[in-house]
Amino acid sequence: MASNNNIFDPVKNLKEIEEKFEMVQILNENGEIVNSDLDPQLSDEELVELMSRMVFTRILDQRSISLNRQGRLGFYAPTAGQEASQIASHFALEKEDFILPGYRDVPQIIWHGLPLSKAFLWSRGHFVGGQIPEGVNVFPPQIIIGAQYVQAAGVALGMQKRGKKAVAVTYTGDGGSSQGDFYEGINFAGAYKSPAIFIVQNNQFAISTPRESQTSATTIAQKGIAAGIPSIQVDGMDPLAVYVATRDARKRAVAGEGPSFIETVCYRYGPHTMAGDDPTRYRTTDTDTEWEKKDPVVRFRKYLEAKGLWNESKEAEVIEQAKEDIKAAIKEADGVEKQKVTDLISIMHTDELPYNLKEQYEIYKEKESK
Ligand SMILES: Cc1ncc(C[n+]2csc(CCOP(=O)(O)OP(=O)(O)O)c2C)c(N)n1
Repeated sequence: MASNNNIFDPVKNLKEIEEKFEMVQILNENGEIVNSDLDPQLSDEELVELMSRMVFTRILDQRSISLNRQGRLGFYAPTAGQEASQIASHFALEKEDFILPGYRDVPQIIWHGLPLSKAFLWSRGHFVGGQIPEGVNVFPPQIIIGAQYVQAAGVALGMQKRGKKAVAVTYTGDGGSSQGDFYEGINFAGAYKSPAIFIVQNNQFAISTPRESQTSATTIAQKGIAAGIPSIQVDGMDPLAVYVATRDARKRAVAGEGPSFIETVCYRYGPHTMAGDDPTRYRTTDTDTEWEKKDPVVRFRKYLEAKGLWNESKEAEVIEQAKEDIKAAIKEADGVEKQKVTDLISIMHTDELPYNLKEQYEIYKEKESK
């Protein structure tokens, strides 16, 4: 149907809105600043710290995959390719901020203070992994897709009511942005102007479902607009773009200006999880190669090397330290008493047990005492 220019044209309107969402990049894949107006001008120490954390996280991913294959970890969702989206967004946060992670967001909560041994225990399904130390403002990673979005809206509202100058930051994937909880969460925070930062790591796939089949929206970022939230799409392989978007979102939130929404366009190199997913069944190695050229660690290394802030021996040092820390943490996790079935029951039900669980509890108590 021909559109009439004299009246409101919803088709044209949609096109115009979508065209506004240009992906923001500051550091290109060759490690060059391409948008100097937005350069956050991090100090040399901050740049080195950010790089060290990303390298640590890449090593943690490799070691976690290997530990999972040896049967020494349980659930594991690989993170390689998403270091800029995860670590550079976290880099813009403060200790008093709360993180509500999804199952792939273990690196951010470790850098926020959760001991690595706890993350390993969480992976094994051990209850000690879900006991968060006092003063570490993180939730255990959410398995229910999108549920952390409504929880983050609630945590942000709580902070607002208590007059805290802090934010609640939550992460989900492109698939998560199709969930009811996602829309409820952003709408609620938008309505109350709560200090929340909603991040969608658009890693192109929800298990095997490609981003293109997930939604008709041209960008995930535009979904925030419907909730009246400032929204941006950034190059999620560019640590500086992700950092600046999160830093600005945090500034607005603590100034009382409400929530923000960030889509980071990135890629997951590995399988969805270690539970049997085979990415070769739904994507080509050509696509993998294209994305590997954009690698966040490689581009940041180039940037830092050109500034004389990074070299092979510095990287080797960080890798060595990462391996030692991981070894110590897995040893600590191994040293925690094995979880008993009775633990599971009594922790879940602190009050009177239902009769069937009472029966099972007695059976296992008897078995465990032998
Ligand atoms: C409510 C709910 N539905 C379905 C699942 C099963 N499931 C686990 S991961 C996943 C895909 C999520 O993809 P995305 O949000 O893009 O995040 P990614 O894994 O790519 O980081 C699904 C459907 C679930 N965990 N929770």
